[in-house]
Amino acid sequence: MSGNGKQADIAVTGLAVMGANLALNMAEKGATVAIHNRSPERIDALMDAAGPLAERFIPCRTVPELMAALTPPRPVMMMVAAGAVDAAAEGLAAGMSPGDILIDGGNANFHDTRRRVEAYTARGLQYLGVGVSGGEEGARHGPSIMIGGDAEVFRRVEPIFMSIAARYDGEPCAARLGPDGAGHFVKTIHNGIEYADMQMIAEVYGVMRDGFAMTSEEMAAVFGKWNEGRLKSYLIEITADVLAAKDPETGRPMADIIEDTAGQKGTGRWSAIEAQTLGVPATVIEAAVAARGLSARRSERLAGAALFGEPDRTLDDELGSRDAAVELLGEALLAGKIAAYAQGFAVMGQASDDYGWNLPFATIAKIWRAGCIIRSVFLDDIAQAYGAAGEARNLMTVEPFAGTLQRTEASLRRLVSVAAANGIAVPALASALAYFDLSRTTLTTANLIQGQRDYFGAHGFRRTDRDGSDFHGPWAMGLSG
Ligand code: NBP
Repeated sequence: MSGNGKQADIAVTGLAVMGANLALNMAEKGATVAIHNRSPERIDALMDAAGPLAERFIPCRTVPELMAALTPPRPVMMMVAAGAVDAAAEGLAAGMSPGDILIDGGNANFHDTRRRVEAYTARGLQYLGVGVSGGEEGARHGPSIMIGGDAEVFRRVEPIFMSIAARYDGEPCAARLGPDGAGHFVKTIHNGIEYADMQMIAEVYGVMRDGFAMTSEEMAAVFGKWNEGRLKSYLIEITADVLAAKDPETGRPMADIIEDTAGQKGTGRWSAIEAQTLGVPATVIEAAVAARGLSARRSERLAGAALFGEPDRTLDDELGSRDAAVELLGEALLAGKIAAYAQGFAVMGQASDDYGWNLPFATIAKIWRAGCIIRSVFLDDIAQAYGAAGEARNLMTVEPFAGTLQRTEASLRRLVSVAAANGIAVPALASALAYFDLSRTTLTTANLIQGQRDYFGAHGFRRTDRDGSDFHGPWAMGLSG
């Protein structure tokens, strides 16, 4: 029992940005929360910042104090850096009893989560892997929460997660999506889609900035207008805000002051790696990850510009009048977005099969409609499409996306071709177009790949004119092996 006799409903350990705000959110929704951090300064800082909510906190400086503040089975949510989960979990597990519940609310790699679920379950403890999206604001006022782990164990903490989650039309954006690593996997793919969304937005920004020499104010107005239509989303909204902002020191547009080197913490890369491992093409996500990597190699880019010269990149009327071009850019973005989301959901579909998760795709789309970084009206359409089509594996092929693609494909094609002809790199949008085209091609060029493979490795091929799978070309006579 804690010093003042109060018992907590849940504990949060790791009180940096995310943990502190989640703890405040839980307290605001009525939970009593035991709070703990490796360095005690953060506990004091949160108590000071909590105002009246401090009454609902039980500050704990040690793990034994934390355990004493909870009633078994004790749920402890870790909000620590990804590399610190094993250390934090071990520290907690040492003070736990059978049945107590470790919850990892950070951005863990789902393979690690699967390993931890197995290890801690074998020791009699319970383990939930929980993806939380929405950044600081979401953590404080309502994140999207993707939960993986045992259904019975989840039920014990369900009321708290449901109470703190964002709401869309009154429905909480939190759900248990499957066992062990399912929650962290879905969060990873969420972040991969987020990378793709951000990159494609940045690419159309590049066309406006470099192609049309539009000012930041003009571009902010375009994104603001798009945010009233089919592209309405948090990322479009904040893009308008970023472009409208002025640097307080110089008065210049803030976007012009920010260096063009993108950071990444790894979740986008993880989603590209998992797509590759699962054998699912996620080319838009991969292009977005690679574009961040290229941006970060600034000195190489500068050397390249010095050696080859920079492309001119200015556009005259190749995309029509300015208004017509802006309209075309919006349509191209929508088409690219459909391809990116189709890929992300296809990756989840394959993972669901391979890991036996039985992921609920409509629910995933629903809990992404609010609270998370990729929240948008578009996700409402995805939720409805999966609700209607159930097992649909490629979103491009179901309504309303199939119809939208048919209407917007020409804009994407024109944008990609004009951008390429003028040296404006649009790798994610170009990948989306190639994905779309390859996805509707009856005769690809893989016949030649199969011929090459058979030539150098005797791998065999299928023939178009008869059954069977192990045919070899005439070169096989002297060149197999
Ligand atoms: P950080 O990722 O910056 O982690 C800082 C926390 O980890 C501090 O509480 C720190 O304790 C603790 N910690 C470290 Br570092 N090493 C530890 C160890 N060996 N044992 C125990 N605790 C340790 O915090 P964050 O930005 O709040 O993110 C928390 C998690 O949420 C991460 O997994 C992150 O990827 C994820 N996430 C973040 C966001 C976001 O917008 N920031 C959004 C969604 C998810 P200390 O105070 O003693 O150093």
